[in-house]
Order: sequence, then C-alpha cells, then structure tokens
Amino acid sequence: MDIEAALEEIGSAPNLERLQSLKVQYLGKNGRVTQAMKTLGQLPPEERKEKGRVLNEWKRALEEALAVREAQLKEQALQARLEQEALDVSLPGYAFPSGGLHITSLILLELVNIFRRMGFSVVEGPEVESEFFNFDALNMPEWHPARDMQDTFWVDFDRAAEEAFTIQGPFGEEVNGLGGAVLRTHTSGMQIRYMIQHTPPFRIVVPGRVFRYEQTDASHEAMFHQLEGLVVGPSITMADLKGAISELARGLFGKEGKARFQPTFFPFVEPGVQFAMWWPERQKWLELGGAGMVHPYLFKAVDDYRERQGLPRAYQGMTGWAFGMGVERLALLRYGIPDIRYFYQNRLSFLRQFRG
Ligand code: FA5
Repeated sequence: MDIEAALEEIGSAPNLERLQSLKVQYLGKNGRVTQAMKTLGQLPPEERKEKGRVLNEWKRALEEALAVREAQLKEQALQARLEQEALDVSLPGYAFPSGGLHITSLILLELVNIFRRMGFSVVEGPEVESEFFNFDALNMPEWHPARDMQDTFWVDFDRAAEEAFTIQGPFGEEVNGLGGAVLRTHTSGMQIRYMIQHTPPFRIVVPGRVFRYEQTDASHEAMFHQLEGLVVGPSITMADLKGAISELARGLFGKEGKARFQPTFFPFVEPGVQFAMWWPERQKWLELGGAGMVHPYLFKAVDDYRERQGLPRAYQGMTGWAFGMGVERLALLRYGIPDIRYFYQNRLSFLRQFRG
C-alpha cells in the first residue's frame, strides 16, 4: 500500500462524503490497514514486530490526516454558509406603512368622549333613511319650505324595492309604506327612531355620515358628518342644553372655552337656536350647529308610532333638547384648514398631518 498516495488522497478529498469513504477504505472493518493488521499473526515474530510498528504508524498518520481534512472541509462549509447568509445589519430596514385614523374619525372620537363623560350613550342609525324619519316625523311635511334647506339625494325606491331592498323601522319592521327613501340629510332622524324604541329619561349622541345634493365649495361637501345629541326627561330645560354645549366648548377648547346661542328656526325644535363656540387661541366665535327644545310635534309623532306598534305612549309631559353639529366644520375651523374638499380627496400629504 502506498501510504504517501493515501495521505495525499485524503488531504485533497473534495468533500465530507468522499472523506468518509476514504476512511472506510483504509480504516474501516474491511479497510486496507485493518486487513493488513489482521494478517500480522501469520508472520514470523521478527517481521511481525516491524510490520506492526509500521502499520500502527500508518494508522495514526491516516487518522490524523482524516481529522485535519475533516476540520478543513467543515470550516470551508461554514464559511460558504456564512457568506451566503450574510446579513448587513447596518443597512436601513424596510419601513412598513402604518395606517392611522382619519381626521374626521379623530374629531368624532374626541366629541363622543366628551359626551360619554357627561353620561351620554352613543348610538348609530342607517344612512339610507325613510322620508318619514328624515323629514315627516321631524315636522317637515312634504310641502314644508324647510325641506329645500336640505337638498336631498333620493333613492329610486321602486328599483330598490325590485332588488328586495327595504328600510327597517326601529323594531325591524318594514317601513317602505312611509314615503320614499333618501340618503339621510342629517342625523336628526335618529331622534325619532330612538324615541320610538326607548322610554325616557335618556341621553344619547349619534355620530354619522350625512349627504346633501349640494354644490360643493370650500365649506360645503355633498357628504359630511354630524354629531346629533338628544336628551329627554320629565323636567329637561333649555338651561341643561346651554350647560351641555358649554361643557362641550370647554372639552374642546379648554377652560376658557364657552358657547353662544342665537335664535333661529328649525321645524323640529321650539325655540330653536344656532350655537357658536369661543376659540380662545384665535379670539373668535366658531359657528358649529343648531339646537333647541324638542318640538311637541315630535313627541306626538313618536307616541302615535309606538301606539301603532302596540306600545304604551311614553312622551306625554316630557321635555327635551337636541342639537346637531357639523364635524368637518369644527375641524376646518380648529385646524385652519382652508377647504372642506381636502377631507375626502384621499391625498396622503393632507391626511398624514392629522394621524392619530
Ligand atoms: C341640521 O342638520 C339640523 N338637523 C341640526 C339640528 C339638530 C338642529 C337638532 C336642531 C336640533 P343644518 O342644516 O344647519 O342643521 O346643519 C347642521 C350643521 O352641519 C351646520 O351647522 C354645519 O356645521 C354642518 N353642515 C351643513 N351643511 C354642510 C355641508 N354641505 N358641508 C359641511 N357641513 C355642513
């Protein structure tokens, strides 16, 4: 056996598999060195000693060469893997875009939280509304000029009906018979829905999206949001309304915040007011919405509806107040945004400024 050639072969084994087969070839159970050692006993004693020494030396040399080569090959494999999996931790990472709340949602949350602190519950209503809840029950019959104040998107009811579309009343009952369908022009319809379903006393606010067939400009959108408030009980007065709106002003604008009320007309309140809030930072009044004492007509319409549903009348002798305010208008004034149309153009450079 040529030991030099064997050592050379081991020293240049290209990979671990080949190295393993060389190990078997020389030192395995049937390997050449092992076999040669087995034949030692047949030799004459003086030859045996010398041959034994040589074979042992070979074995040791082979084992050492195998170990060295194995270490080399493993080191090479490790280096190759490290290179392949190299990770430069100093490279800038990928920033995942994170979402945020829209400015309208932020303001609505702020408003709603102020009212929650005053013990109000939050309820929501349908955006496609029956003419009855949006207008008639609010003391705005078809001929009433006040309807022109809120230009309306009408839903093609016949077609909607063909597609099995129904508007449901407060108890899930179908109310298709109660006039046409509209995209609600204000959140005030929820006053009626809520009163029909509940007995006083209660305090609610209703955040929601409303729609008007409007020529848009810097302060008018065709889709915007309102926050409605309604409080009904046995002895609710205009002073409570002033107190709550003033508290809202302080919640929004701090200790110096205050509210101002001026008489105006809405068919569903009597007396009616419009209210503005004092903005201490800019030293000016911001017109925000309408309010007033719930018109007795509404209580009657609600009780009539309840009676038709087999429920007891619940609103005789009650009083209440309501308000409705524009959410985008508040944001416009508070942040000095020049145009309401920015809100829903989805331009990120605008929206990101208000991310909550
Ligand atoms: C109403 O909608 C009444 N329902 C408010 C109300 C409720 C009065 C309860 C009394 C009792 P008005 O049409 O004025 O009222 O709208 C209320 C507010 O919505 C306005 O003050 C304004 O802030 C906002 N608003 C009205 N039209 C638009 C529009 N096109 N774009 C943006 N905001 C609007």
